[in-house]
Amino acid sequence: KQRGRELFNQNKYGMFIHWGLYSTLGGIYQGEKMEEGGTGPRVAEWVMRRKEIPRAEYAKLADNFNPTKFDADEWVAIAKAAGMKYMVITSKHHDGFALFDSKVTDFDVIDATPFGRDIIRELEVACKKAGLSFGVYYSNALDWRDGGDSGMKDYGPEKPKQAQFVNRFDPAPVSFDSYIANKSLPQVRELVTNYDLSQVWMDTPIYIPAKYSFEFYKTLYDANPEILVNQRIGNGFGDIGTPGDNVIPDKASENTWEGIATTNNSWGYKSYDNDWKSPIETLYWLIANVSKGGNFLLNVGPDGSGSIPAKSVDNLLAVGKWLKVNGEA
Ligand code: JFZ
Repeated sequence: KQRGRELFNQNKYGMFIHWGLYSTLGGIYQGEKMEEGGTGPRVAEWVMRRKEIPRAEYAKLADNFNPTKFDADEWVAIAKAAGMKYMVITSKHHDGFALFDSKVTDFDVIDATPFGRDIIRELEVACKKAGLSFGVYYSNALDWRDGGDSGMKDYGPEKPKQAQFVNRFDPAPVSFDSYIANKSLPQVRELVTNYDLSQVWMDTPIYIPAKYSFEFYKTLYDANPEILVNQRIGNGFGDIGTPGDNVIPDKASENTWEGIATTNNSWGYKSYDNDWKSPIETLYWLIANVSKGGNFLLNVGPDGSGSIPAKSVDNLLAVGKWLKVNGEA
């Protein structure tokens, strides 16, 4: 994977994008904020799990998903002006909804929404045009819509927090094994076959057996050996280390790794979270990661209309300007 790694290491700074049906709620469900009741993480993309929204109810969000302000070229232009060299977007998060044209399920942007445009394709094309590398996040292990028991049925008292991850309020009546065989692996195959990807970002491997981590790794490798995958593919597989969400490691390392952080306190759009990292703070995060040999993937959460919150754009552009003035971009 030498070419893939070299490119990754050169890119250094990227834009992470969490976008999906949850973005239309902005962290408020039936008048209640994420923090008001429920269990599990309070980040806005967890609304289905935290508010225990039944699958059929959640799916209705797709009926109104029509982000008319979405413009792939504009998002890429923002990333570029911010000094970023790559982009990674959620192609499917834990809610199970695909932002690409998937033949595996109808629960995707083409079949289930009035918008009907392949978001992943449009961003892939826009990135290519602008010379940015393009990758996708895919929640391979956790899927509240189709994941069945999500492989977490064996969680024990030693991991009480993880017990809150899985959908126990309205799980699909399938086994984790059939979810992997019939949705997760086939969709990953679609992604690597139909799109030109530099990186695949997998997540929450807590209870995924090693045989599946291996199968995902092999699927990516067979499609294109230069695609890098992060270590959250599970069980020690993966090419890119992830220190943890919003964590800067203490020591420098020559391993391939990527720090990730939010611009406010949520990955998905949270309408009432205005706790933005200032340009100086953002610059600190970027330098702290890159000076220790890592990459920095900084998240934005576009809203339900397809706009990246203006304040986060301003902050990113201020950093981009600094990089330019100082000859780093
Ligand atoms: C996961 C997701 O649940 C979350 O919604 C977001 O996509 C984020 C980037 O990844 O959350 C995690 C996963 C791992 C850790 C923390 C949050 N961790 O290892 O510290």
